[in-house]
Amino acid sequence: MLGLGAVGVAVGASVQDGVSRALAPVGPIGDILPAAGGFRYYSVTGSVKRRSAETHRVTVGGLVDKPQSFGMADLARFPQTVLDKDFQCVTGWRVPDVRWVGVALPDLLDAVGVSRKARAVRFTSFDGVYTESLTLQQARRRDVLVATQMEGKPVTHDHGGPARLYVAPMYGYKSLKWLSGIELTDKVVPGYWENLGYDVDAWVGRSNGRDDAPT
Ligand SMILES: Nc1nc2c(c(=O)[nH]1)N[C@H]1C(S)=C(S)[C@@H](COP(=O)(O)O)O[C@H]1N2
Ligand SMILES: [Mo]
Repeated sequence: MLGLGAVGVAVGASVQDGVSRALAPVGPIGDILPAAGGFRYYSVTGSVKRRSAETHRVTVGGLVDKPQSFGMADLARFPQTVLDKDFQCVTGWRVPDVRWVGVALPDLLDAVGVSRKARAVRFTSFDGVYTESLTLQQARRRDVLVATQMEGKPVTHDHGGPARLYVAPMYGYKSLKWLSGIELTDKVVPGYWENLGYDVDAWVGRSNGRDDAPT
């Protein structure tokens, strides 16, 4: 799988099939549900235990001045960012014009104070398996959200609620579901799919995928 991006350019369709297979849901067959509005439900684990919005907390730690954990009510007190953007999976499906609401990641990082040694951010999911990463520079973009609402309602469990990451300019695999931990690190720690050969820098249109940049 390593070097897939370059190979994909060379041999086209057959590798894209491989990408589709690799990124297809691998949980028990019962988990492959058609989700609302063109989204497909993805989970690399079987079922994920629900967490209620009343008790769930997102912990921010690692190379920060003041480690803190934020409940959903705490997140709601931050300025809220609204983004209307396409959501695109590297396997080719795209959902146009999805409304996301949440806390811009840079605002959360400012609240805990990023240490001068930090260079990257690592995200963990309460599914216990999935991880993701961004460089600190990417994490400071205002179109990267800790998303709490999607299409006008709280992010549902299947879409990774109570809180998920939404990385607007990158393929869907960067948008980690069931977000529970944000850790500042001194270097990028490749995430789940990145360990299987997908690009760490997953810019839509410039990575393993084949489509134009989202609107
Ligand atoms: N925890 C977790 N987050 C995840 C995934 C996953 O399997 N587990 N799949 C990723 C991929 S490849 C995509 S395209 C999107 C799909 O989001 P959806 O299930 O809300 O459609 O979630 C991303 N985040
Ligand atoms: Mo995906």
